[in-house]
Amino acid sequence: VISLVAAAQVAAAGKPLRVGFAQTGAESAWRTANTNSMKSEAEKRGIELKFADGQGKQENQIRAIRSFVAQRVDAIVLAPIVETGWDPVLREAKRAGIPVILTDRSIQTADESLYVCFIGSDFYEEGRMAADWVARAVNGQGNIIELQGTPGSAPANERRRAFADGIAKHPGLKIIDSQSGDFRRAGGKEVMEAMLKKHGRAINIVYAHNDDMALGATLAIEEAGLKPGRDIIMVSIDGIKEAIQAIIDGRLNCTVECNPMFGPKVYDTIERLKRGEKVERKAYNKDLLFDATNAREMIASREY
Ligand code: GYE
Repeated sequence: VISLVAAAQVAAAGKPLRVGFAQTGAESAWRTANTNSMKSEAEKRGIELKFADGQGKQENQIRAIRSFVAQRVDAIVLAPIVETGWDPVLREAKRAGIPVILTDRSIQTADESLYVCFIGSDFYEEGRMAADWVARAVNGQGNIIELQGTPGSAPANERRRAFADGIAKHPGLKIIDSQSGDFRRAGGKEVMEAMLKKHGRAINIVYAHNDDMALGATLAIEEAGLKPGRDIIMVSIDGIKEAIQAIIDGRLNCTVECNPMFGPKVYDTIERLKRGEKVERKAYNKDLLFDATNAREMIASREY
């Protein structure tokens, strides 16, 4: 005869995991690939995923987390749109005993116990790789326009800081202007139009915090009668398939990879937590770099 407790345990083990995912929004092709990875992997594993699109607003993400807590999900996955302001809502999750996994972007908090682990990319390393590539490509000389990501987001903060550090050793490289295009294609185009009006032919290089903004900027440059990739050196981050194609077409010069396929790793981690096993506190993907030397051989295998 099996005991009531054992029977309850068996039933609990058979129930599908319920996971709440508070996503930033749908600002870029990277983000779409990230959402697809989280959704399709949940389906594959029979995990019940509650997906909340934050539509670019922290308050929406906070509301989503509160509703996940109220529904007593097994785990909460958060891709935090900005770095600060999470402590109160994460404390609510902690009090309810629900583990929080940060994915993609990190947060700033004085209480490191508010999340179990971080699964994402090393944004500083990405910015550093971009800076090194630029310095080599232009021989340490040139005026740079920076297109920043969402203000206050971890990738915008880190990619900015790393790039500035990286070019600091080259006195001939200068960021002459820097503005946010919010990681969006339309944002990149708009900001680039304004920059071309303001600085004209003084611009030698564009460093965009993501591919979508770089691709938007190429349109503005072409409309101004210039050739992106030749008249203006174009460098960005993400490594989406469209960007690799733009390199092949000569309209973009370099993109540093930022792999968005976190689904398998995130759910592995949650399943491990549920079995009471230890998980890595910080897990980073290794990122590659694409330019004219390898774009052709890489494009076929690009998943996003
Ligand atoms: O680079 C950008 C997206 O947080 C790494 O967000 C992510 C960034 C990515 O919108 O395309």
